[in-house]
Amino acid sequence: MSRSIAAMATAPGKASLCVVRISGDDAYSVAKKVFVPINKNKDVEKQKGYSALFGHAYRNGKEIDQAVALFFAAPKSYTGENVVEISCHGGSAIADQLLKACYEAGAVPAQAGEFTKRAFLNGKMSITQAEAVIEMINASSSQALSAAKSALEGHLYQKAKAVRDELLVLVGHITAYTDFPEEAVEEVTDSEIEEILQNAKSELKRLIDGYDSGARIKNGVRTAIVGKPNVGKSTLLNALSGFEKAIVTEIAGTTRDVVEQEVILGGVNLILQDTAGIRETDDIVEAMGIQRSMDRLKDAQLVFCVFDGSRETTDEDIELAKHCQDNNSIAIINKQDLEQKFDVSKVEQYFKKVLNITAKEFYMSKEFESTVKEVLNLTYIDSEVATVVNERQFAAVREAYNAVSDALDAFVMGQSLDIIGVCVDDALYAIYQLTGENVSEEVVAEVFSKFCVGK
Ligand SMILES: Nc1nc2c(ncn2[C@@H]2O[C@H](COP(=O)(O)OP(=O)(O)OP(=O)(O)O)[C@@H](O)[C@H]2O)c(=O)[nH]1
Ligand SMILES: [Mg+2]
Repeated sequence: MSRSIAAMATAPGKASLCVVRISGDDAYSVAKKVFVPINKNKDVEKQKGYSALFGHAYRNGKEIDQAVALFFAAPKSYTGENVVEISCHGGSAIADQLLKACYEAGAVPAQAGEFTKRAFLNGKMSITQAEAVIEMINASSSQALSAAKSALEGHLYQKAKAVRDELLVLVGHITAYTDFPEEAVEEVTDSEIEEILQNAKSELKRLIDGYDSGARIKNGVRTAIVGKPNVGKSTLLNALSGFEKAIVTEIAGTTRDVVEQEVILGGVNLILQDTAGIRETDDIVEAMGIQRSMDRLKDAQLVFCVFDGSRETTDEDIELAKHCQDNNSIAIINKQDLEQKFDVSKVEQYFKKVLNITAKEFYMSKEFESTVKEVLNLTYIDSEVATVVNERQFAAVREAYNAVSDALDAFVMGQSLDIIGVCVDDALYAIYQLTGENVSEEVVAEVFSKFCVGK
């Protein structure tokens, strides 16, 4: 029998509601000790699943608050066990009383992630789906949320299973052929082997590429705004932030230190870094600022290189453009409201994209948004696509990919079927790790330890 666990399912602090969740074989009898329905004819312990009762919550015979209890009968609940959720009015004191009442009624405090862990152990979800739950809770931008949602809906699990099934067919053929050569086992053709391996390799590669974008989405994209003095970098930062974060003046060399601001652009989290204008200078403080600009430029995952469209192109502009060429860089030709003298053709070859803007009267356009996503290669992230959401999954996918690549190399070099079979076995082992079908207890403990209590 599984001992019932209880925890707050809502965040602590002031809120309109607080919800305590109880899960386990005796969840209903725990609930009966803390909750009394208004309708005296109702018996808490006999409630059907998917039903609700209105009443009051009690601790030590003293009323805590009005309450609503929701009942989910096993196995049709989040954890697969009997679950009762009791909601009262929000506020730390009520929440605290309600939870203590549940403990006194026989429930034990839930460990971090224990509800979801029970769901996993009861076969309600795969480990990749469980991991998606935590990613959803932590998602700070809509793109991160879509990636997590995709995993929760099981797209990654389905994709991994499809690759696994193909490889299993291959292993089956190889085993039959090599173990029973004298039997009339149908020979697997070279082109079949190659096709299965190629297919598996490209599916796994897609998952690997998707993770790079996913990691960017999750952690925010370090975005350096660089350019010569007075071109309008700080004006652009302010426009994107929606408030006057950085000082703007007509004096060249206004910004000295790096000014940082996080913004969400088209669902993507950008960590903007406005930097000192880059030029030759004798001023020690300004020179240090410029050094920092160059450091941020090198370290950035995205670069907005701003030029003043009302000025002629100079050698310095071309020099700066060359510094941007190894990066995900967008040339931003600012001050379009003035007469244009800047020659874009001299710098555009160093950039992925060019955008014309008037930072002073900036408004976010679809073009600006989609250009950024395109340069970051984020356009295809949506909740229908299988996405790897964490390091553990990524390591397993990479291992499977390497093993399939080895199998393919062995095949191309004309190695025996035995050798190819060994590589495919390694790939299968890695895929089982990914889907959680042979994960060790330590891995399970590690995955769920990252959760908050109550989930
Ligand atoms: N006409 C016009 N002026 C602009 C535009 N954007 C910025 N400016 C002006 O250009 C001047 C410099 O703007 P800043 O944003 O301080 O430029 P910066 O690149 O941060 O300059 P430093 O910090 O000195 O490197 C200010 O007087 C702005 O008002 C624009 O789109 N059109
Ligand atoms: Mg500035």
